[in-house]
Formats: sequence, C-alpha cells, structure tokens
Amino acid sequence: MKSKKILTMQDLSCVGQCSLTVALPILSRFGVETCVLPTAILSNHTMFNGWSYLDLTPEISEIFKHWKNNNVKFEAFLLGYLGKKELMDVAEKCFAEFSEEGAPVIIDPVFADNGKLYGGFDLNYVAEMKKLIKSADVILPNVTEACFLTDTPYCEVQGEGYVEGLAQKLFEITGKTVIVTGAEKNGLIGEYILSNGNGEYVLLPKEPQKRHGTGDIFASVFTANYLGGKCLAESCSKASKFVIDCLKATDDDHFYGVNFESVLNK
Ligand code: PXL
Repeated sequence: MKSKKILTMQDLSCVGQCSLTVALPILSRFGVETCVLPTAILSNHTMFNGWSYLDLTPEISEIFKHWKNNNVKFEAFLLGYLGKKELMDVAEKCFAEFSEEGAPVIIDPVFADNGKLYGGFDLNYVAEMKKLIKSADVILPNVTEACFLTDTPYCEVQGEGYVEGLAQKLFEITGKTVIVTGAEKNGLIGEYILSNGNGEYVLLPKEPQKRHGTGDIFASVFTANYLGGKCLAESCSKASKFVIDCLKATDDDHFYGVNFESVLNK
C-alpha cells in the first residue's frame, strides 16, 4: 500500500534528540514517506548551555522554486519548532503551494513549557503563532503554550475545568481539532481532545522523569498513527505509551533527550 507523503517543517538540532532528528526516523519507521523542510541548523537544542543558529529562511524560497518546477505536493504537514516568526508566513505559503487536496495540517506550536517561553522566543512570536494555528486541522499545544495562545495565566495546579477552558478558547480561534498535551486529571496525565464539539481525555499514570524532545516524539507518533487511519484518541494513546516507553528506556544521566531508538526497534 502506498504510504502518505508528509512534509515536516522544523529545525535540525545536530545534537539533542529533538525536532527533525526524531521526526524523520519515527515517521519513516512507521511507514510514512517523510520529506523535510529544515528551518534552521542548531549545534544542539536550546536547553543546552548555549547554541549556534544558522537561519535557513533565505534558502527556503530557493527550495520552493525547485519544488514548484517539479510539481511536488504533500499529503500531510507536520510543523514543529520553527524558531523565527518570519517562518510562519513561509509555512502559510508552503500549505498554499504544495498541498494535495485535503492534506491535513498538524501544528505543534513548540515555544514554551513549564509556564515559560523557551530561550529565543518572545510575545511577538506567540502573536504570530496565534495566526498560524488558524491554518491547522489539528493543533498539539502543551498546557503552557495553550495558556500563552489564549492569554490565560499559567497555573501549575490544573483546577477543575482549566484545561477544558483552554481547549475551548483555542477552538474559538482555530475552529478545528485541539489536543492539549500534559493535561492532568485524577492524578493521571495525558491529553484533552476537543473535536467536533466533543471533549475527551486520554490519560495514563504520570512518569516521574522529564526529558527534552518528548513533545516532538509524541507529535511524530501521533501523526504516524493518525495518518494511518487511527482515531484521535487512539493516536494520542499510542503516542503517550510510546513516550512512556522511551522515558523508561532512558538512563538517569542522559539529560538531553530520550532513548527512542531502542523503542523504535521493538
Ligand atoms: O523539543 C523542542 C525543541 C525543538 N527544537 C529546539 C529546541 C526545542 C526545545 O527546547 O530548543 C531547537
């Protein structure tokens, strides 16, 4: 059976097990033909102590020129860390020019966690992301990103109705499927899915350890399952279980990512 051809647009961090270095192997392993649009090359992700950053935005118009000449089209899009607000316009152009009819756009906004923006981002970036998510069919913000995108104060303890409220506000912006990750309920953690007016939690026991790149892994496994025809809840559940297996397979002193390679090989 022919696999779906996806374009994933995110940075290439040379070291750090995140963004393209997880999306490409995971999507490919799940049988999805994966094309990449690297937005920037970083020496390592931004949780390390300093990083180099080569902005690839100027190259992208050249890339698009050749794709256009060759009539390249994609059947799905997965966006992760972009890095610069100018890339949001580039992303819009990309959907407009290179989309097969009905190709779903999945956007993980990737700019914040634990109540804070990642290094290098500011509120202008958030404002642009608020516009870009209107082009998505599915968005995958974590709770912090959902707060920034809806101008809601971040609360470490998620009270009754808090995540549902965030999802509802995001639905009012996008009109499409909203999946808030890192949602907590009854001592469990997972996703809150709001789609076609129906809200649903997908929850699992909380893993004590936290590692970078797990959001990117979640988005990749989710996307692979979703494109493979699984429903939203099952795609979330498979992706969460995959991330938990990765965390369990990772040594305590491996600080910058997770050992997803061993889980992919199972
Ligand atoms: O995992 C998200 C991510 C992706 N890319 C870069 C990052 C981060 C998170 O910090 O710094 C460059």
